[in-house]
Parts: sequence; structure tokens; C-alpha cells
Amino acid sequence: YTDPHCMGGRDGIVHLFEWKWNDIAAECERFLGPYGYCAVQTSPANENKIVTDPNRPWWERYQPVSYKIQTRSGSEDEFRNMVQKCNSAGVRIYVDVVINHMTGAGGRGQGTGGSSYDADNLQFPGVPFGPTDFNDGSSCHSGDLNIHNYNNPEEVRNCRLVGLLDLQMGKDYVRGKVADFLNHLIDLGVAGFRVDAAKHMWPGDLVGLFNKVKDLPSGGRPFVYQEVIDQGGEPIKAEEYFATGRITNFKFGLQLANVFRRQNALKFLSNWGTGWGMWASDSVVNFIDNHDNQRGHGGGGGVLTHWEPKPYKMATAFMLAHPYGMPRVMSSYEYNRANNYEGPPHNGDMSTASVQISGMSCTNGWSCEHRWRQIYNMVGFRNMVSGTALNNWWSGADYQIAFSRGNKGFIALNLEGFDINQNLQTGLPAGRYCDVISGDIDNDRCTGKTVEVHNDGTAHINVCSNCDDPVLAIHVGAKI
Ligand code: ARE
Ligand code: CA
Repeated sequence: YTDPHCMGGRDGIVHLFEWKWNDIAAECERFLGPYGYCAVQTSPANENKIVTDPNRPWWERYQPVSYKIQTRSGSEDEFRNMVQKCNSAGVRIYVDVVINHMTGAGGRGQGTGGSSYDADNLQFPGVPFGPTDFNDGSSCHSGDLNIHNYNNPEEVRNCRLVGLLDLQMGKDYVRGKVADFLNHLIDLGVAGFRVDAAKHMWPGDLVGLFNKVKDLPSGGRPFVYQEVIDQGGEPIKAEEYFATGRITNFKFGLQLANVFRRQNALKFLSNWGTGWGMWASDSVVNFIDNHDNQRGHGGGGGVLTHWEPKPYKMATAFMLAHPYGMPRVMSSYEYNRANNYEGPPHNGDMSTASVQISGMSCTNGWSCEHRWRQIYNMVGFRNMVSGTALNNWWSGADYQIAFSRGNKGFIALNLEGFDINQNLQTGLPAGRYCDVISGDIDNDRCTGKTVEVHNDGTAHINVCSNCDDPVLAIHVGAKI
């Protein structure tokens, strides 16, 4: 479950949060394929509750009504077409699967696919699930059936996360229905799953579930990364989930936020990875922020986001340059930060607005961090240095570091109040390189700074201090 099935040396996920399937299909062809992203994490694909108070929040997609592929991101046909186009462009699709629960308790209505539900009586005929498929007072002992105490693993797994009706994943019938859904997604061509709220399911039940899930048509197990928020301090540990894949590493973004806000020295990153109490490299998916913690949900607060572009771009560049783990880039939309429920950019009828592109960037409310040069060029850097070790570590001051990736790439980062201005060993073959942070290669010319590497691998490195992008990155794929 830990193999992401990337094509040819690619290594990096982009979470196209709330994007429509047709927009993702187009993005795979026009951008993600050409710029070397391995995969897209999509929003949940199955039918969800239509929440009207507040009006159509982003979080309604975490309230399943059935496993029909019909949401504001699009229909099953559009989904199938997206997966096909992305696969042809060399980009994999991983789906965010919400399988711990159905909608919140209470209320009835129809979901985005027209299925009815009755959450007062635990009826979800679109699956179908009925009252006996949910955890109740015999398995959950919290009193009101909700989770209050994260120090009690039984409560965390058998009770309701924020009031969401908790499925009995120990039951063979429930596992069968969920497995049918995952198998259907595999038939549609997806290569993996982000398992929502995995912490709220028993690891053994997930083993039982995935035993019913088929191999990919191309061979091998689907890629699985499980959302387990483990920042230390709770009895449930991320490593309990390694039998069914990787876990989402929530320590990563918090630690890097401290560093890139100058609250912990950059030079301490010399043993970044397991040296910082994080899990093995092939057990993690790493990220600077996610759709929850960028807006204060899901253990949020404190992480860097696109709202703070300078440290955010630097932290992302570090994540992408460093060999540890599989990186995921967040791609957000703009919203009123006082109303952190706001759904994606929308039309008058609340249908999701299509992403519009102008030059290299997105407009009409889509932030598209994955299209920022400092980010997409570092995805290219990462692909180019794939398989190399970290070498030539240098730290000139608390907040100045540089390192190479074998003889393929070199990066320097500066958070001091004075420039990096000196000869450093880059590990690279002699030649003239384009700094991919300040520019692109365009018709064999570099639109940014260039660096001359001498025969002995050294180069004069200058990294500005009080500038927008105090980072320099060069690699063998951007030689001129
Ligand atoms: C919404 C409303 C609630 C309402 C509920 C039911 O906001 O007020 O009671 O509906 O009607 C998202 C939103 C929720 C939203 C939910 C359903 O964040 O606000 O509830 O969708 O619409 C824990 C879990 C972790 C989870 C976070 C949010 O462990 O799995 O909480 N993250 C995932 C997704 C979310 C999603 C869900 C799960 C639900 O990424 O987007 O919720 O599908 C400590 C603990 C953490 C805990 C954290 C926050 O840090 O260690 O484990 O995370 O606190 O409580
Ligand atoms: Ca549960």
C-alpha cells in the first residue's frame, strides 16, 4: 500500500481541493503532466449531504449519503473521463474516501446524487445502510454517542466524530459495501486513496476492509495514505496503521512553521526526518498545510499557508528539495477568513465555478499554489534528483543552510538579515545553471539568475536576505 505508483521518477501529490473533475482533467493535460506532478488528491467523489446552513460549506463533502459518484465536482462520467485523461498525461488520481461515517446525526433530505437519507432514523437507502450498520450505545459509551475524550481509543473509534453517524466497520456487511465502493473507484482507474478519519477506525478493521479491495489493473496494491492526526500526546499512534499503508504526517508542517517563522534555527534541519521523531520515509505523506489546518480545523492553527507567501514558499521548497517522505502540495481557493466554512468559488446557483487560467496563474478565486513558479519548479527539481542522497550540508549561520542532492541538484535558503555570499560545494558537474526559484528556462535562456559551477563542483552562491524569495535552487535538468 505504500507504493504511490508514480510514473517515471515523479514524486509529489497536489491536492486540488474542491476542483471539478473536468477542471482536473484539463489541468492534468495542460499543466500537471508537463510539469511533472505524480498525482492529484481529489475531494471526496461520492454523494454527500447538501448543507444549506451555512450555505454549501466545503465540509458538506465529508458527510456521505451514498457511494454514488455524483457531487458538485461532477458526475461519474466526468470522473471516469478525468481519470483517463490524467492517467494518459502520466498523472495518477488518489481519491479522498470518507468511510468512517455517513452524515451528521439528525435531519432528512436528498444528497447531491438524489438519494434520500433519514439521519433521524439512521437510514441511507442509497447504499443501503440501516440502524444496525452503525455504532450505538453498546459499542460507544460516551453517553451522548459523541467523541469527547481523545485519550480513550475506544471512544475515538466507536463514537461519533463531531456528531457524524459512525459506521460499524467491524461488520462484514459494512466492509463489503465500502469495499465495493473502493473497488468501483479502482475500476474507474484511480491509483490510491486518502483515507479520511482513519484514526477513528480500528486498524484491524481496515486490514479486514482492504483484504476485500482488489489490486490495480496494472498490478500492485492501491496507494493508501491514512489521515491519522498524531502529534504526540494521545494514546492512538500513527504506526498502528502501517499494515494498510502510509499516514499523513502532521508533525511535519508544524515543525517547519516554527523554523520558517524563525522560532527554531534552520540549521537544526540537518537531521530532518526520523531524527525529529517522525516516521520512516516510506511511511509518510508530508505537507506544509492541508484543507483543514489552513482554516483552523483538524488540529489546525500555527501552520504556514498561502496567506503567508514568503515563509510558505520557502518551507515548500525545503519540503520538495529534501529526500524525506512523499510530499503533497496544497492547492487552495480564496475565502473570507472570518467565515472559514466558505465553499469553493461558485456561480449564482452555488454550482462550483470553473477554474480560469491567465498566463501561468489561476484567476477567479482559485489560488493554485501548485502553479507558483517557486513551487512547480521545485517539483521538477525533486523529480530530477530522485533517488539521490542529501550531501554537502552547509550551515553558515543559524538561519542559513544549503545542501545538494547527490550530483543532481543544489539548494540554498536564507532567513538571516544578511546575504549568503560565498563559495559553496554544490556537488554538481561544471557548467552554467538556471536558478529555478527566480526564473524558468525559456527557449534555452534563463529568465532568472544563473550560477556558474566550476570543475571542482564549487560555485559562488548569492542568496538575498530581505527579498521575497531568499532561496536559490539549481539542478541538472536546468543547465544552460
Ligand atoms: C460539520 C460541522 C460540525 C457538525 C458536523 C456534523 O462543522 O459542527 O457537528 O458537521 O453535522 C470536516 C470539518 C467538520 C465538519 C465535517 C463534516 O472539519 O467541521 O463537521 O467535515 O461536515 C479530528 C479527526 C480528523 C478530522 C478533524 C476535522 O481526528 O479525522 O477532526 N479530519 C477529517 C477531515 C475533515 C472532516 C472530517 C475528518 C470528517 O480532514 O475535513 O471534517 O469527515 C485533535 C485530535 C484530532 C482531531 C482534532 C480536531 O488535534 O488529535 O484527531 O481531528 O483535534 O478535533
Ligand atoms: Ca468510527
